[in-house]
Amino acid sequence: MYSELTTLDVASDDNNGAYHCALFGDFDGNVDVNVADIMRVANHWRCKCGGACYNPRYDMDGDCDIDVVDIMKVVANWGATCW
Ligand SMILES: [Ca+2]
Ligand SMILES: [Ca+2]
Ligand SMILES: [Ca+2]
Repeated sequence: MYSELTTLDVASDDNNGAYHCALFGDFDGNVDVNVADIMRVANHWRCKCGGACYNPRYDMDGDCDIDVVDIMKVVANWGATCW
């Protein structure tokens, strides 16, 4: 079920506050940061601004490419949770 969530919608008011936590690095929106989220960044490895595979969502440091720095920023938040 969680795998069908493609957008991070933690700011929504439709969930009675259960997920009112914008969790850095939680790309699949399942309220934790784990290998699944790392893999999402890794899937965009070496993508640059303007490239078909580039998605600013995964560019954690906003420098127009997705590389090890961006992955490390997610890894640094590993295990974080909103519960
Ligand atoms: Ca996650
Ligand atoms: Ca980057
Ligand atoms: Ca970079």
